[in-house]
Amino acid sequence: MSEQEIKVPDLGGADEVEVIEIIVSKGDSVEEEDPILTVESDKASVELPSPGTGKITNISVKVGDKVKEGDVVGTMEVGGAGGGDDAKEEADDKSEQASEAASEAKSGDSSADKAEPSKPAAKKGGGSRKETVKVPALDGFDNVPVIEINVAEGDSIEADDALVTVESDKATMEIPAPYAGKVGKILVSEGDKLSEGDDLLEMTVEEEGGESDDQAEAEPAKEAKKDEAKPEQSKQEKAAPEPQGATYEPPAPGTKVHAGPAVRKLARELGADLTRVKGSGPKNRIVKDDVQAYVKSQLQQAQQGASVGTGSGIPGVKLPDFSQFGEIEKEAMSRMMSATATNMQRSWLNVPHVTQFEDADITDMEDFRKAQKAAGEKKGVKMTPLPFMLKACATALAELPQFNVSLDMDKKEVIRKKYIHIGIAVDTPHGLMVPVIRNVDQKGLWELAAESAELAQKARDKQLKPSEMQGACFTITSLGGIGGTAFTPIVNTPEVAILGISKAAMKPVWDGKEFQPRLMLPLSLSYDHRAVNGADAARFTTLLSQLLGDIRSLLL
Ligand code: CAO
Repeated sequence: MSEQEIKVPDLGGADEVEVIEIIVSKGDSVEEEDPILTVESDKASVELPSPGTGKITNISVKVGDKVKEGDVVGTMEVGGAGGGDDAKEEADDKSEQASEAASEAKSGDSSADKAEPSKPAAKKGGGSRKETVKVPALDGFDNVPVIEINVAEGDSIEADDALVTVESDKATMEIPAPYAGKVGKILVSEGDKLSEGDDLLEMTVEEEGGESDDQAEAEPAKEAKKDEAKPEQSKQEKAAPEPQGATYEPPAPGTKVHAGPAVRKLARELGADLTRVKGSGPKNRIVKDDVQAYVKSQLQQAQQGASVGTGSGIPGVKLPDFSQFGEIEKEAMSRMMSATATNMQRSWLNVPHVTQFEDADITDMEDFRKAQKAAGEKKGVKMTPLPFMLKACATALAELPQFNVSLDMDKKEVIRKKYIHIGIAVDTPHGLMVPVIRNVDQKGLWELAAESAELAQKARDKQLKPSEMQGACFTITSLGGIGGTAFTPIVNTPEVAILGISKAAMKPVWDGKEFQPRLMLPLSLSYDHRAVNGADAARFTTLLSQLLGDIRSLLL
């Protein structure tokens, strides 16, 4: 066992570099070549590798410190068979390698000299020409894997925009566009290993004002400086990748991602999209902790089911500053509004909805209902159309039990309910509430009228107990007292169907000989198409229509 200093290697001519990330902590066991910390000059970010295998005993610098060649940044215990002089020698070798890497990654004067700009053969024609962009000198690296393709076919790009990002084990570099123009066919894929001179992609380059052949050929040379692979610090993320996971903040076009190779590697391993990770390091640099915190929050949200409430990977809606258009006022959402919003979105995103429409002839039902007015006054109960709907739905649920289920998609089970409890959506000043009437099939119309009126009043008075809002198998939402001809209600999950009722209206109905004025009630049945098929939905609404068309059948 021996203690070894961890020193900053030759930085390829850079005087001082800033420590932007400390990757290890005291006590960490590291393998030889594991990154210890990341330093960044104005040209490159480079990870300083561990000079040996052992345990970190001290890190004597902090993020933001400036270091130069030879500075001691920490100490480590190296030991075992490879200890002593051998280990030291080996460590010195590594240190040298690191300095070479740093020197190579630094795309300053020396590498500019090395950079051999690719000079693709220009094919001229019309006002534009086709170019095949080749991989320039990669600062001494060979066979470097492509970790990101930053452009897509058809993109219009400026000269110097990042085309692809490659990553060696020492540095991340971008290959810039040698010209402004349009991206054609991309000739490489992520994971491909690139070396100088390989074909990268095709481009259509606009020629301005009838450019001469000489000028056209001179152009790539003019871009020679830009044609080097650039370190990742100037990276511009162009394409917004497919959303994944929970809360999604779409990156603004041109969002810069600052992250070192180790962080990029970690993000790739965890499937984290760095354009969505907020960097907490200097200049918004993304450090390992940021990636880990991001992944943790995504997992938590997915587990809590909040993902659907907040986007489920669907791009969020960016709000403009509305005050620029006129006067505004902001008010915090009530808990109920926020809970309703979450539930609605959860249902809408989880359930494949289909809505089946039907008109029920309620002319006779309404005659009967109106005839109950005096009786209702005696009982102190108002008979509205709702109890008839409740009764008809209870009958339909009993006859078509596939509507009285919930799905457990995790266990791949259908849960059938042997009871018929129906929720009624109630519009209240503080939001939508859904009290539940139990055992509707066992109750008479007056009982249902009284109970629904009582529960609706309790909802408006905020007097409902939680137990009075639980256990529904199905929901009725009636907008009939307000208006409208049809709507597509959202299934109140984990139920699998909901009946929307719109305003009844007199309509001419053909009876086979002539048109008759009939009071028609529009029904809109939304259902979860995973649980219920379309034919059953049509059966359900047809049955409802028959039951409401001849309420005597409700007695059967
Ligand atoms: N067609 C024509 N008239 C209708 C009708 C219909 N489908 N349904 C009710 N009416 C009439 C009633 O007969 C009553 O008229 P009269 O006073 O002349 O008898 C009037 O409209 C008001 O009825 P109501 O709405 O007070 O009573 P209800 O039992 O039909 O409904 C309730 C109770 C709680 C469902 C209702 O008050 C309510 O809150 N509806 C809104 C539900 C809602 O917001 N749904 C949307 C959820 S999704 O955002």
